[in-house]
Parts: sequence; C-alpha cells; structure tokens
Amino acid sequence: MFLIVLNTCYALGQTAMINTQARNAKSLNGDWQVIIDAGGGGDWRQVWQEKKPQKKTDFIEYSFDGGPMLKVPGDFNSQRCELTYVEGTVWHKKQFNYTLKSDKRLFLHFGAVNYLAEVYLNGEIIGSHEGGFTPFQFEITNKVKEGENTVIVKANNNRKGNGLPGYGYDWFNYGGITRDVDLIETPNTYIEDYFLQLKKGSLNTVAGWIQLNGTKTIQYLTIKIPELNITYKTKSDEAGLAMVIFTADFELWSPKNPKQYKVSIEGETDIITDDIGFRSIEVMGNKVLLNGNPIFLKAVNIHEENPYKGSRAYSIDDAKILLNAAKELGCNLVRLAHYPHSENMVREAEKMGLMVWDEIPVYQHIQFSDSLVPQKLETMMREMVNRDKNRCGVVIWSLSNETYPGTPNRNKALIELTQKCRALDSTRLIVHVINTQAYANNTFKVWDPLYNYSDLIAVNEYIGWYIPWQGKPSETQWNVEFPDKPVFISEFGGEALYGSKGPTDEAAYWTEEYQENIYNDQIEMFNNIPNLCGLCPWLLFDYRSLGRMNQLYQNGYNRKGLLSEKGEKKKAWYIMNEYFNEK
Ligand code: GCB
Repeated sequence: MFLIVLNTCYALGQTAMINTQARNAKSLNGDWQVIIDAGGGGDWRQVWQEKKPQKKTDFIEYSFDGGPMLKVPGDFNSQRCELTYVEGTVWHKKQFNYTLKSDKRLFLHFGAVNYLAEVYLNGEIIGSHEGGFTPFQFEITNKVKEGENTVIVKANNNRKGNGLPGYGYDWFNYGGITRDVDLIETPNTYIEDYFLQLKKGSLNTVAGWIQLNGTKTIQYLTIKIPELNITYKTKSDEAGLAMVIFTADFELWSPKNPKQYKVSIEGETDIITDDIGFRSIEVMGNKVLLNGNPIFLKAVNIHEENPYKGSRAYSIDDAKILLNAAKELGCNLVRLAHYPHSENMVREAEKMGLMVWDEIPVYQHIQFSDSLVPQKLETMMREMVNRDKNRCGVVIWSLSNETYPGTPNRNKALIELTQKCRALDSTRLIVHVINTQAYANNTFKVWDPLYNYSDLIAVNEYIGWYIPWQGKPSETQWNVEFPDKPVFISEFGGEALYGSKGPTDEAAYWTEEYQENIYNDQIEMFNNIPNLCGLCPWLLFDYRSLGRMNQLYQNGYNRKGLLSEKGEKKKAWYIMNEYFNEK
C-alpha cells in the first residue's frame, strides 16, 4: 500500500485499489446535494458538521437542504449555468445506508475529483487528495455506522501555482466529482494489487506479482486463464507479496487482433477477475516494435471532453464517441492528453484495438523548484501507473509536455521521475514531449537534455500555424540531436472554424482550406524527418478553452480539431484520413 502524507496534519490518502469494476461495490453515483461556496466561507463555518439549531435563539447560516442537486459523476461547470466559469469550491453531500459484517472491510473510492478533495464522513474528516485525474480511496471500516451515514466532499478546482498542472493550461478546468464514487467491500485480507504483463521483450513470459492487504499475508494464490489451460500457483510472503512468472502460448494483443483473456486470481481469502491482454512494446534502434514487428504509430490527440455536451467525458458512452471517431480517422493509437483520462476510456480503447498513450498533467509552466512539486510528480505518476499497468493497450507513459530546459530544477525533477517510473514498470515506453526547437534557413532543429531519458523523440511543432514556413515544405530539413532514436510528431496542426469563409491563404479567417494546406504541407515535410515512427495531429475534436477569445471564430473553443464540436468533418480530416489509410 502506498501512503501519501500531505502537508496538513490530518490528511492521509491512500493510492486506490485497482480493478474496482470487478469488486463488490455499492455505487454512490447519482444526485448529490450541493452548496456552491463562491465566497469560500464553508471552511470556517464547518459545513461538514451539518449543525442543527439546539435552542430557540439558534440559527445556522448554511444548509444543504433547499439547495440544488448535481449529478455525480459530472463536472459542476456544465450542470448549472451559474457554475459555468467557477473555479472554486462546491460542497457535495450524499447519504447512504450500510451494514458492514464484522469480517469485512469497507473503502470509499473516488475515480477522480478535480482538483483538491477533502472528504468527511459523519462530520469528521477522513482525508484529502490532490490531483484531478487519478483515483484515491479511504478505508472506512471503523468509521462507517450501522444505518445512515453522510459523506461530504469539498471539491475545489482553484488553480495552484505549485499544482499539476500549474496556473496556465489550454483546456477547460472542469471541477467537481468527475468520476464514479463507490463503496467497496472486501474480505479482511484482500487482493489489493497485481501486475500481470509480458516481460520486456518477451512474447510468452509473464513476469509480475500479486499484493495482498490484510492480516493473513501468507497465502497460496492461483492464477487461472481457462482459455489457455493455465493454472499457475504461487505463495505470498509475510509482506503479502507473491511473485509471478509463467509462460504460455498467447494469442498476442494488437490493433488488428485486440485479444483479451479472462484471468482470475484466487487467494485463500479473496478472488478477483480481469480481462487482460498480452503484447510486447519496445524501441529497437530507430524503430518502435509491437510484438517484435515495426509499427507506424497513427495517432490522434484527444481531450477528455464530450464534444456534443461540452462537459467532462467520463462514461463508457463518452469514451465510445471519442474512440470511434479516432478509429474512423484511421488511428491505431490515441494520445490521451494531457492528464490521465477515465479508466473507461483506457479499457474501451484496448477493447477496440487502440493503443493508448497515458499522460500526467505536467504541462508547460510547472514550478519544479517548489519543494512540494517533486512529491506531487511522483504521486501522480504512481497513481496513473498503478491504475493502468495491467492494460496492455497502454504502451506509453508520458511524463511531461512542453516543459522548458531553463526552468530551475526541471531536468533533475523529471529525470528522477523517469527513473522512478521505469523502476515501477520497465515494460512500456516512457516519453517526454518537448518543444525545444529552432527553425532557420528552412532547417528545423530539435534538442533537449531530457531526450536522453525519453524512448521517443516526441516533438510538438506547429509549422504553418504558430511558425510560418520558411521555404518549401518538401525541402524542410530536420536536424535532430539524437539521430538514433525514433521521432514521433506528438502535435502539429492549425485552427479552422467549420464552414468559415474568407481568403483561404490567410490565417486570420480560420478557414478550413488554410488548415487543409497546413496538413498537406506537413505531410510533404514528414518525408524528410529521419526515423519518423508516427504522427499525432492536434487534435480530434474542437474543445473548450477559455484562452481562445476570438469571438468571430473561436468563441471559447480551441479550433484545431479535425472535427468540429458538432462532429462535422473539416477538410483536413480527409487529408489525414487518406494519409493514415495509406500508411
Ligand atoms: C500545444 C499544447 C496543447 C495546446 C496546443 C495549441 O503545444 O501542447 O495543449 O493546446 O499547443 O493548440 O496551441
């Protein structure tokens, strides 16, 4: 169990157990009562105490009763118009009945709360969590009451200078309880965690472990994969850890054959099942190999937004909207920018044969020299890896996007983070996305010390949009500091408003033709990029971003989508689709 100690006296959060979908859970999703705390007075009034008048002269200046309800999961901004632009606190309250048997344990599990969560049970704080996109839980075995209980969550989405992300970012800051809330009941000693994936470079050997949590730490455990006739036995030690190693003749997972196996892990006190696929991913020289064969990564960037609703995406249906659109474009990989998306997104992608790029919100202006930031980086990385490490669809851990080599402590913090991530999981690629670059004499130069620690040279470049062309695209030369590594264009593109009319050779009119030209020019240039292993346009759908203030063309939307927020295909969509289909 990984414990996080925050810099407050009470707060002790736990990294969540994995595979909650397969557990014995009671959902707390649905209508929650809320207090919109625009003035920030809820803390000193201690609204979690829900005081009631005791005598005739008493009055209490807050109550959940009489106020609005919000749906959980759901961002608060899109649910009520007075919350549209709120970055602040909304208190959420839910009551539930419970009877816990004496031999069971109970956990209150959150899929995600953006950004800070403080959680109270029956008037007492049980913990807090920082980070808007990863799960967390609190054990309430000794706190839950027989009968009625009340959970109150302070969800606060204020930006923080030393937060991840920091103050500035180009997406909508949806606040609230944005993913599922569950009460999860387990046996006294339960299977808390496991890692079952192919050993790096192997096509037939699973090397992993199982971790128990509870008092009966020494147990016999069996892994069963009926379809392969596998019954593998192991034993846990005093710390509840059992090592796993076995071989099998797997049908390997790939975009063309997204094969998953029903796997069960059976201990003496607990059983859990999962759908797991097996594949290998590695970089060999300047190539990316999937299952030992070179693969070109046909990717697209996606924000976690339901384009049609203008709200934070979280459900399986939301995931299908985004992922089906990526499939239709011709992709084999989705870059889930710029933070861990919901587990639904990752699981659906894997089922559909889409490789996944998982990323933490280490975005542009991070205060790496703040004393709290290194710990936050590590916690967020661990929470992402912890949740998704058995998803074979996930092939890349992305640990940063567009950070700057000159920022104090940036290199040290991100190098250490990379080492810690590799120690946790050596089977996947680890990437830093960088835009340290120069463009002169039609030569594009790319360098950064962090590329030493990145398996791909992942480059964001906006030639043709933020940077005008300096010569013929087909004659643009690339000078990459690390000539032996694969190069991945992790972002490129430009803006267009669907249907916009105007001079097609001027950027200021947001025409589809201008965007289309950028794509045509980029595709000509791609022929000159040495070791090109894949491409990832920015991005699939137009999405909400408050910094986009051109009211004629943007209206609060980043318009670099290949699809509008209504799903209309822009001209550039057809260019990219044809390119991917031919690759
Ligand atoms: C970038 C960022 C991405 C932005 C994009 C843009 O380089 O990585 O998050 O939204 O540019 O549209 O400017």
